[in-house]
Amino acid sequence: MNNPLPGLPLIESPLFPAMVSQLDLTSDEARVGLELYYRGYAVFDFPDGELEQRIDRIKASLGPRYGVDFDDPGSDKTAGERRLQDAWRFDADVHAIASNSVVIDLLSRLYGRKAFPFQTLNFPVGTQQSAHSDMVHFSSQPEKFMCGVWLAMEDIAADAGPLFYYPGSHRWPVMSNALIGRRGSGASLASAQDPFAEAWAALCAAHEAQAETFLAKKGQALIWSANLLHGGSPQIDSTLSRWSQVTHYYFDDCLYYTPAFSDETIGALDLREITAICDGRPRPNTYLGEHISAASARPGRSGGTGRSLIPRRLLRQLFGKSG
Ligand SMILES: O=C(O)CCC(=O)C(=O)O
Ligand SMILES: [Fe+2]
Repeated sequence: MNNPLPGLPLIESPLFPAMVSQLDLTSDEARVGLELYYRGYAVFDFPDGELEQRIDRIKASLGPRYGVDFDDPGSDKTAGERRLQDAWRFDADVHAIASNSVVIDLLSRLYGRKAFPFQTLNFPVGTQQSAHSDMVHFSSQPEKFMCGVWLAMEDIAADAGPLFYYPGSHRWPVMSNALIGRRGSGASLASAQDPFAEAWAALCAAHEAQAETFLAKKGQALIWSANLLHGGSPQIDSTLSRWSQVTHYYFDDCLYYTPAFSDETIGALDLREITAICDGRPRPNTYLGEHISAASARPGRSGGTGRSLIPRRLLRQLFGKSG
């Protein structure tokens, strides 16, 4: 299939509706693709015959780490840790969910590049996160080669702080430091989302956007595209749990970086060092197949990211700057 815009994920491309019939998708896969294209999210049944057992094992193995008595129906489930990052490193079932080959294959065909999981988050309760796009945390060049897959590990009650999102918000301007007039490179932040909150709220108001909540059934999953505004509703009943796993995916042959600490306009990218969960191997930052490395580690921040000094030749290719 000829695609004259390979720098856009297929499901983000204006050409997608015309191309969808050539992509060798089942009717349900085409539905997922078109929902991602039009709405920025899509719901599907998680394709894993062992899912029930995995969920039981994950609750048993991760449960004690949150410091909450999940067996007591009256206990406050929100009193302890609210999330566990990268449990795939030690939990085989978290790893298996993140590495589900049917999901990886579907994402790869819908985006036009090979997908790989790079981060997991396991939540026993609602996150109560305000509306945000994950793109300020993890983005790519070319942009939008990133998505999240949120899996319900139990039926989610309305009072348990369900996931919410703004359908169509994936088409709003991509949030960046340039957009809000803030210098990001060299900055430190308690939360990467904080500087952007006012701008997101203004966009919601301007669009008179109505949030939808995902009252998921156990085993249902939702893909959100890179720029979809989403968050966690307030958890009204703190005795409820809200077991869920988010896996974040990137796609091959991109630069992977943190926009909150970058200024794309001047080529200052806070590059990430990414490992693919599915095979445990690094995915170097590449542009059109050429390897780009972070020149120096950033002092004062943990997490192994580094500020990049990108070769001038590449800067010109990336941003058209004369350097
Ligand atoms: O589960 C939620 O409430 C939101 C999680 C989220 O925003 C994320 O993992 O990116
Ligand atoms: Fe998020």
